[in-house]
Amino acid sequence: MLHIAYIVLAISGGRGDLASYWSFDAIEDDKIVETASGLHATVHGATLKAGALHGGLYFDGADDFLAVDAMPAVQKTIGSLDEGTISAWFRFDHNPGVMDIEPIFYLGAANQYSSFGTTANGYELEIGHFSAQRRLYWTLISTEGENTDIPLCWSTTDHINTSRWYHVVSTVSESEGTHVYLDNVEIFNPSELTWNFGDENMCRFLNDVTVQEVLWFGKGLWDNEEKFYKGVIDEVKIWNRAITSSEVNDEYERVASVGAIQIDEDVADEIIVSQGIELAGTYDNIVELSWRIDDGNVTASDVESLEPTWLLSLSGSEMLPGRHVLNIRGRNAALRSFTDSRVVIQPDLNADGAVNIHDLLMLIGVWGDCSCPEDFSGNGRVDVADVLLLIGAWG
Ligand SMILES: [Ca+2]
Ligand SMILES: [Ca+2]
Ligand SMILES: [Ca+2]
Repeated sequence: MLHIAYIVLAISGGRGDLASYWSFDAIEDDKIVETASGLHATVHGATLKAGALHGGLYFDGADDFLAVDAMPAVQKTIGSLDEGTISAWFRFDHNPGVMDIEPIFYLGAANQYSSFGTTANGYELEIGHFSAQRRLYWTLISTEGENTDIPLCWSTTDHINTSRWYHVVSTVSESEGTHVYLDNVEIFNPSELTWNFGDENMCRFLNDVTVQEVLWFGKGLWDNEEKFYKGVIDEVKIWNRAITSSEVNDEYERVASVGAIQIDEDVADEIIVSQGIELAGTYDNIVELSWRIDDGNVTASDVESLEPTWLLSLSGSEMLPGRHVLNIRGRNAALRSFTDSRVVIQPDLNADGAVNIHDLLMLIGVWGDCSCPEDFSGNGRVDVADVLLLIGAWG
């Protein structure tokens, strides 16, 4: 008995569990490389952008998609799995309306529709459904003759949102049924997860797709036509078994824990503002760059590029008079923050765009102990050092 348990543990803990992995980190000769089973895919129009972990694939919502080339290999590997796990990171940029979907992953018939206008045969991970709008769906559809059957279909109960990243995992096994995780939290209450067909005790996976003609990312069949995804898809993995909640956490952290940001080392610790300032630096795995002065408002912009360097131009009028901390923050797809900062000193005390006698008179007016903008050096006093700093910025 002990012997058998050991063997089971050895098999289930082995690296062979991973049936496929598309990192979407690079496009090579119009291909996305799949590293576990060689299920390489051809890129049709999609482009590389900042993803959840380094590169991700951006689809334009018009006609971009990704198609796995060797369907016999798909059928022999992931297509034959009765149990398994699918994991994906995605950010969708278009809100599907009625009878519209944003298809993330589709295994099924290439061109075969049911009487409802859905695919006649397929497994589809998508946002949207009939009038579902922004709910996330994982649906198995199967048709024999005139009879279309939906053995399994769950969706998020709540709408999810455009323009932010999500991580979804679904694990399926005979013994444990179906489990769904959204952003590393298992969802199972009806307030979170809706079973439209089937229930959580079901075990249906890719081998239940009876017609396996295509494996697409960013494209699916709906409303009697091909539908296309708008947004970024990244880090799609399929395991040949239901992974544990601790492994779901590992997969989430594999992406969520990665990120870095730095202001270039040659930028002085204290920056004297003249007109404005330009800051340069490097970052890694950042999808949003923002700045703020002290605890003030955050100004953020999305990062789409995979360039390792960034540049930020701030006008002098955005810098409050006096001495402040300029905080630079990068966030990754999991909204983890990475920060760096510099002290900035704005000598234009009356904010009229010039440093001159008017600013000097303001400074002299508060001579002595003072916690005020005129204390440029930050030593709690307005004194000669502050005058010299102001004169150095004259003009
Ligand atoms: Ca990636
Ligand atoms: Ca001034
Ligand atoms: Ca001072």
